[in-house]
Amino acid sequence: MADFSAFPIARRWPASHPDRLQLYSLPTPNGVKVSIMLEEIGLPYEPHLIDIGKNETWTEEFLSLNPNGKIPAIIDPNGLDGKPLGLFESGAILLYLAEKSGQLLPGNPALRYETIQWVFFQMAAVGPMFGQLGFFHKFAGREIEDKRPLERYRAESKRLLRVLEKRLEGRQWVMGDEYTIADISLLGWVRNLIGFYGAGELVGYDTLKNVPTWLDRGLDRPAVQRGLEIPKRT
Ligand SMILES: N[C@@H](CCC(=O)N[C@@H](CS)C(=O)NCC(=O)O)C(=O)O
Repeated sequence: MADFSAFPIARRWPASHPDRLQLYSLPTPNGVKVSIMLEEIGLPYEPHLIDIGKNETWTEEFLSLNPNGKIPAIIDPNGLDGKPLGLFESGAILLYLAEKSGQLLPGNPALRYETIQWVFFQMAAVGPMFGQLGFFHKFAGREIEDKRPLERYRAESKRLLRVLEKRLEGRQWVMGDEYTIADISLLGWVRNLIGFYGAGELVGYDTLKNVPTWLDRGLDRPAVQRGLEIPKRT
């Protein structure tokens, strides 16, 4: 039986199945990366819904696992050295799960780093820029009269989408024939930008060819469909 006594988060969100990987998340573009990954690799896990609308990531128990106060985070009772391992940052979690399962990250070293490079592209550029565009277009930032911040994030998001468009020319996935964690990291963000954020027109999504085909291909995957709904919102 796994010992979670070193993890205060497990006191607020207790494990019913302590032998399974514990996921603390919400189905947002960052959260679904991990639920999609877990569905793809078929590792048993127990999801816990963390309500960011109720500021649950800022509770003492959540901050004990992620001092940065953001979902997603995990505890793997069977960490690589046999001890429980806590981890936050979706990119780090994707890499960890890919290495643990031996899936969705090429074994060839050059291709492996090429994949990691695209995961970092998502983490460092796509996520933060699309997220800011969402804030200034759909959420509280809408009310701000000065439209320069909106314009800055719109232009940068549009440019980033074109980087992806070019990368996908002649490829069905970011890494070509192989579906990898690079696709998993990006799918939820592109879907969110044109769906929930309603920013498709702002970034000229209609003028793209490869990105929409790639997104549809990704959304057709049963594991992606399941992962997008986990943890179930109440
Ligand atoms: N770089 C982080 C970003 C995580 C992140 O921004 N999570 C958001 C939801 S998508 C969150 O937890 N927000 C809660 C808050 O800031 O109060 C990752 O990829 O894990």
